[in-house]
Amino acid sequence: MTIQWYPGHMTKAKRMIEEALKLVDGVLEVVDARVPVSSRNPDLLELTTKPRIMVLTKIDLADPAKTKQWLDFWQSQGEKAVGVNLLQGQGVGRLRGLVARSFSGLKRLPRLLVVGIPNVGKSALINALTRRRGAQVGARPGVTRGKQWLSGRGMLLLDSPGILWPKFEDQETAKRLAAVAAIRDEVLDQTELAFWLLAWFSQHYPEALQARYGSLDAQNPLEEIGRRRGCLLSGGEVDLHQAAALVLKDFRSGRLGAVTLDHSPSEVQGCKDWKDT
Ligand SMILES: Nc1nc2c(ncn2[C@@H]2O[C@H](COP(=O)(O)OP(=O)(O)OP(=O)(O)O)[C@@H](O)[C@H]2O)c(=O)[nH]1
Ligand SMILES: [Mg+2]
Repeated sequence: MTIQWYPGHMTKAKRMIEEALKLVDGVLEVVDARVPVSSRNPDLLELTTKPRIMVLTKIDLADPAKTKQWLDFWQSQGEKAVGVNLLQGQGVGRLRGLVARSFSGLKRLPRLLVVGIPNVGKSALINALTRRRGAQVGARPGVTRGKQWLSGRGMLLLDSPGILWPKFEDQETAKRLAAVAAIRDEVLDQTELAFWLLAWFSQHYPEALQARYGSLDAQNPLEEIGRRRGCLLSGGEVDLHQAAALVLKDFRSGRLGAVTLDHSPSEVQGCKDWKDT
């Protein structure tokens, strides 16, 4: 399975983010807590030196111990980082406090751009901060015509979130991103992805697999799951596509438990900077 990303999209996304960055005082960098390293994009550092706050979303779906380790690690590196569960609004108040402290020197409300790779929760974050669905507070003078600002109580957010391109040099990272649906399902083989995810779970969280599906055939767990769940073709054969979709859905919705696919900082050898991971 080879996952590709298209340079054309990347160039366009980069240009849009560069334009948006000119208008703001800082950045809310949105990262999925299940892939806190893989869902960051190191190119962001080259695009701006403006202050940024990392927002780890979906902490309800991630391993709490690993989330804490990553937050502690980044804070020890002088980064600002906070974990949130946007379905329940957990951590949003802490984020507001962090924004207030970080930009207390400004005489006006800080203007922030929300950036992140696809599906990490940028829109959900904006809605949580503005407490409205895409409410516009009108264009401010002095910024590019057509740009709208959303009021987030104590901050202004640019209406168009910056979609960073997923960055992966290796296929392992690509699969982790695909598993959390940061890469569109159409661009990769779902069956292979489910096979990989099941193998990953049997190595790292075997008890979670057992709890959800019972004891599995180590040789072909996907077929076993499909048979048990009645994912069958008309001839009685297991429909592996359907079984794969079921496994991916179980994982993405947290029915396989709260897990983190990336290593924790202590597991990463010689980890000095997140870029090395
Ligand atoms: N469980 C859980 N789900 C979340 C959380 N935050 C966002 N989601 C879900 O994640 C999915 C993606 O959220 P969006 O806000 O659309 O993500 P996005 O980054 O704006 O996505 P794009 O616009 O496609 O790049 C949605 O189904 C949200 O409900 C969270 O903290 N916990
Ligand atoms: Mg969005």
